[in-house]
Amino acid sequence: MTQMSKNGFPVERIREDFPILKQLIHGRPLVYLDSAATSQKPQSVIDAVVRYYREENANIHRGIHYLSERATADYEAARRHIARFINAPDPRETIFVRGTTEAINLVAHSYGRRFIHADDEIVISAMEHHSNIVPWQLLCEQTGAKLRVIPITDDGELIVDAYAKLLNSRTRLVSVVHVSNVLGTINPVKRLVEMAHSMHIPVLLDGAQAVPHVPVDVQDLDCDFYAFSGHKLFGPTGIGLLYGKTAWLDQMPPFQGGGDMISTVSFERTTYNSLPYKFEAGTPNIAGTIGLGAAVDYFQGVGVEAAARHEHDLLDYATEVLAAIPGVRLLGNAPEKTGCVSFLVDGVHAHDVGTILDQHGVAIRAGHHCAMPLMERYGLAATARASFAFYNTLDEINVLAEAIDEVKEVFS
Ligand code: 7TS
Repeated sequence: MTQMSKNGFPVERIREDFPILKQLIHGRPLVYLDSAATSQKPQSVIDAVVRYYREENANIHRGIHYLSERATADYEAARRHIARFINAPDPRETIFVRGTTEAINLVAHSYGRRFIHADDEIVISAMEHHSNIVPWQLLCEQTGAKLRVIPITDDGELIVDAYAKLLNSRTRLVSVVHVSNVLGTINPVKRLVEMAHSMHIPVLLDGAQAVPHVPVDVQDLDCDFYAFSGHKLFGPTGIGLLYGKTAWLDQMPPFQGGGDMISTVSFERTTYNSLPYKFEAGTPNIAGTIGLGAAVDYFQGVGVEAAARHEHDLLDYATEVLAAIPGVRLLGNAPEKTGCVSFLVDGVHAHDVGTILDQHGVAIRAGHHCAMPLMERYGLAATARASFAFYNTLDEINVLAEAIDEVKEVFS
């Protein structure tokens, strides 16, 4: 096995931190190439979750006893770490949610109720995940607003000139993906934000596939909202984050009502808690939050930039190796890419590709990747997708390529 990556990234040592990677699947070493669906978790994250349940399980923000105070302190410490990770100016602007999906739904419901009316327009792109399409469609159905879609090139890049033409005085929000989960395209989001802001239009960025791969600085991007999921960032499932600028969050009504989000309640009138609690109704995912805090600490220990360089090598190598296999076609050739390669094997359905790769211990995803309009754009029903994290090796790409050769043999 490779001891180091090309650029000295200590991948073999890092793999030791991920107990699941030691498994054999169908008698072969696991080659996990499905991190875009969910990433694997290092031992330190697993330990943080177990420690919370073993040593300090209590509800937060309400108890006056020792355990509750300790759990509250750890929960809020995680918020500060995660806020720093994306360079949010103030932890009060970071709201814990279930994941990217809930973050976008929160904005659609809350921002939507306050700011979106009949004939207003919401701009998304042709490469969105369903979770950045359907909440806006539901809002449009309720309000009579309209969805506008930025087209993309055959290579999988947003057409920025077409975006410029879509922005107008009726546009109330732009909501676009930072990194595509199918094409791997890194969108020029800073430029998109600048263009929208020049017309006083706020921007939400779906960062689900960006935070595990590229350094994210919400102040530098100047986005109004940023959403991501903890489980793709080496943390637990059921926890994620919505960053929002105070100027917007203060004007937005609560998303859900219940405990913790109120200041006072009477049957005549209820007043709401301050940020971020106004948007965190009910007992939150305390263990998940503490686990996500540990995940961010771990990732920063690995080094976000170093991880990104290693993944770049993986992507370059995978692109070269797969493109050289006769009968294999890659989808998504944008110059700025990260995280995954989508591919097609001539004459073989993507699901069959996935099933045969699984027999080799290689885990990939096959299907529409919750981006059916994007598949339609390319006239496809499905692709196979190998997605990477910093714990993957160049050798694993070789195993993938050998397994694809086997797929071709089976179907020849
Ligand atoms: N946005 C993007 C760009 C995504 O890739 C995903 C999940 C989501 C939103 C939704 O995240 P969730 O954590 O709320 O479910 N993408 C994938 C994927 O590519 N394969 O499985 C899930």
